[in-house]
Amino acid sequence: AKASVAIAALPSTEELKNSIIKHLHGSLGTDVNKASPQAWWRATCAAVNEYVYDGLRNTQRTHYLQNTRAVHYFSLEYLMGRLFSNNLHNIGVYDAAKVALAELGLNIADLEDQEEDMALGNGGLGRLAACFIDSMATLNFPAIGYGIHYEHGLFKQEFSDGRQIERPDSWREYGNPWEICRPESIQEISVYGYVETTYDLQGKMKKVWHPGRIIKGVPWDIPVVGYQGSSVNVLRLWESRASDFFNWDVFNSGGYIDAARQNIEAETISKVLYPNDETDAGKELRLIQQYFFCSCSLKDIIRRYKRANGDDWSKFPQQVAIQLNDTHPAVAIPELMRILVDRADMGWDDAWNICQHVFAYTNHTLLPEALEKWSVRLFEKVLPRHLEIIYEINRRFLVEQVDVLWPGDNDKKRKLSIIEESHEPMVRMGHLSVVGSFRVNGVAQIHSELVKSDLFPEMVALWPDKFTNVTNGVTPRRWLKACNPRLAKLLDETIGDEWPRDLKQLEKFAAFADDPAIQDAFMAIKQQNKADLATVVKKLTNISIDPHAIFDVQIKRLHEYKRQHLNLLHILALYRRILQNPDYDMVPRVFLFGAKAAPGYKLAKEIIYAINKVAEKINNDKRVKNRLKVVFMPNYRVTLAEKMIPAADVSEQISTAGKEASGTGNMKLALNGAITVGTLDGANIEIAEEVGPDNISIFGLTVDEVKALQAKGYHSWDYYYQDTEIKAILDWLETDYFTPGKPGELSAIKRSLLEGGDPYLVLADFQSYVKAQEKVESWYRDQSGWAKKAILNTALMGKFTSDRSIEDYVERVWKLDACKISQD
Ligand code: 26Q
Repeated sequence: AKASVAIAALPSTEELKNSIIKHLHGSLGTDVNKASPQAWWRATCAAVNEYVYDGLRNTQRTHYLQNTRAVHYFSLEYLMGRLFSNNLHNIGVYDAAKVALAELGLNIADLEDQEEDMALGNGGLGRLAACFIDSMATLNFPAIGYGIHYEHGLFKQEFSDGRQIERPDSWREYGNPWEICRPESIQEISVYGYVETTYDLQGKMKKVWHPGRIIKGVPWDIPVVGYQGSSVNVLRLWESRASDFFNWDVFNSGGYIDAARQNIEAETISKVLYPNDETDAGKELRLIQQYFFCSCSLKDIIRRYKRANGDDWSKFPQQVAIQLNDTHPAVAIPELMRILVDRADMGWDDAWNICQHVFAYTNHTLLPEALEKWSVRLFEKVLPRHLEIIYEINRRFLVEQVDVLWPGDNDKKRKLSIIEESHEPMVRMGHLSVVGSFRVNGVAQIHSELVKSDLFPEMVALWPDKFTNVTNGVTPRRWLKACNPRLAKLLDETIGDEWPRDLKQLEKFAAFADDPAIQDAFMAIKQQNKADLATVVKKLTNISIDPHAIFDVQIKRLHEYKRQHLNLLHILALYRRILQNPDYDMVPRVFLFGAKAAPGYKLAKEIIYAINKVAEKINNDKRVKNRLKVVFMPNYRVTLAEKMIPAADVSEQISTAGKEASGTGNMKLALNGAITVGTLDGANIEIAEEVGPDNISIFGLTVDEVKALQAKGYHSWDYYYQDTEIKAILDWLETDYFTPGKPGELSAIKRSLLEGGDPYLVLADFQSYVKAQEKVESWYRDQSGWAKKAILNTALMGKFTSDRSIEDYVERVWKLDACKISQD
């Protein structure tokens, strides 16, 4: 049953065909005889947009008339990927469009390939935001996503002799058919300058910020189409421009050139997405990006609120919830305080009361080096008034909360202070976010526990009810229905077609796990998906892979804690066993990697290089007899994930326990029937609970064992000297075997594991990992048994839909009502 339908009438195949041709003529100015695939794609987008815009209007009108409470998702990242097939699927016209295009002599897949990925994010956090806005629209929750309209998304990756090269991503070079510019909603924001203390006639102190620069924010709206046209929400992304008022007001040629330079500087703000890179931490432009979009978004929210509620602020927390996607948008907290106290003349206590009922904060990491901090010096330069406000928030917090619970305890104050007092004093954005929010959540059960016990234990003592968990999820529309049409069809035929909006329905598929016909059908689908991927691999890398081998997939950003190098050590162990025993009996396996390394992350780049060099050697070694292949797919991104995930047999989720907050690739792979080889980390733990121990291969130290080992002192050298296989492999990496004529080229990994102390316990988990892999291999030898496990993985992953995550947020955090959309 459809909850509500924002889009009035869907087109027939014939109407769609006519509309595409109409747009080819009327919007593209070309003709069926000479139109390029690009023009056909644009014309089809334009035809589809007629329905999208219809739903958008109906949704916005309904929300306005009902004056609904809404959630405002603040995120520096949205990793949307392509929107074409997603929008067609969600509107419900994919099949009609496929036929219409076929009748016009076009293949829908060729059109899909015209679209650039919208890669405005780094990885999990950005993709989570994209899944969440899909679910919010599908479930009819009034919601707006706010972010930055980057001109360049995440860099494109190429390999040159096995080394990563970064190239700019210019996704909008030829325009973007999905976005609508809204000049009527431009905002202006300020940065730099100084604060003046003044007194009014009553002698009341008043702070006046005299900004150094004024910048314009231009909003671009991307419609977010809910499944079956439920609601059409928006993602509003801000582009920075110079304020005309401020910059071109010049009287001489020097001023003119200076104004042109200021224009460029203003436009720089939304120029490029930062790759998550420790070496880039603390960069001024990043802080300005954060403030720019938070300030534009808050002003946008307030404008809309005032239109409906006038100047009465009392209902603001009733109408507005703001979710902070990590601490990246945390500067929104002092910004709202500034607007309320300085601009709306509200008293501090009332203003703070509003803030504390509006903001909620999601934490995505425990890694100390990833916790955001800004130097007080930089903050003062860019946002002088906000620094004062943060000081006042902190002063009151320490006096009114901390000192009340722990009178005179300076150690507690030092730990809890928003300002870290060190040689260079720093603003701790995590602390600010916890203090300024009414709810704080982690992204998987174990992670949320660790947020409480290891990250903010004193905050928990102050506010035990503030902390909660919302386990991540992924949208089954993109990550099953659209990316794996064969499996989707089998599911429709066996359990009905309600699963895309009610993923728990997949449980019904478990009843077929022992059914030989369904096992065969399931394995045949996997086989076809693998053959498709083999074609892609051949095209991208020129490597031939056997679709009958096990496809073992590790796809995620490259990071030591994710341990792609543990995977590499296993590959080397297998290779070595083959060389030592030419008849070594193993099920042929293809190891597939996809990963980008942050441009400044040296060791991550060395790991990519090592995998590529080892791959080259193994793939060309006749003695291997195709038992092993290693493929590093270049430029891993959403669109490549959509091709790799449906073809995966084995899913590598091998982070050091306690380091991966949740993971979401783990969910996508298991949902598509891959068997997880994983540690008890993040959401793997919950996946194991759902699928059961027979259907997942768990290995390695637990969080508690990791802590215990590190407390007693971990000595990676012991593993090197006591395990001949480990020693042989690490020594091998130092020779010139994989880099002929250049010994030592791959030694960075060995160094980090030995001299570097192996901070992520790779060697400690190695043998346990090898056993988990052997277990998976023995499972694979029994094809029927494997089919059963794979089917049960798909069947038992219903919990991990992002619809469930959003329902958890609604219940535990946002307290929203769904809003049925009516047509005009
Ligand atoms: C920080 C400072 C300067 C520039 C960039 C950054 C930056 C950008 C992105 C820091 C971190 C990120 C992204 C983090 C991320 O993707 N975390 C992942 O979030 C997922 C969704 O919750 C989890 O599933 C993953 O476990 C977590 O690693």
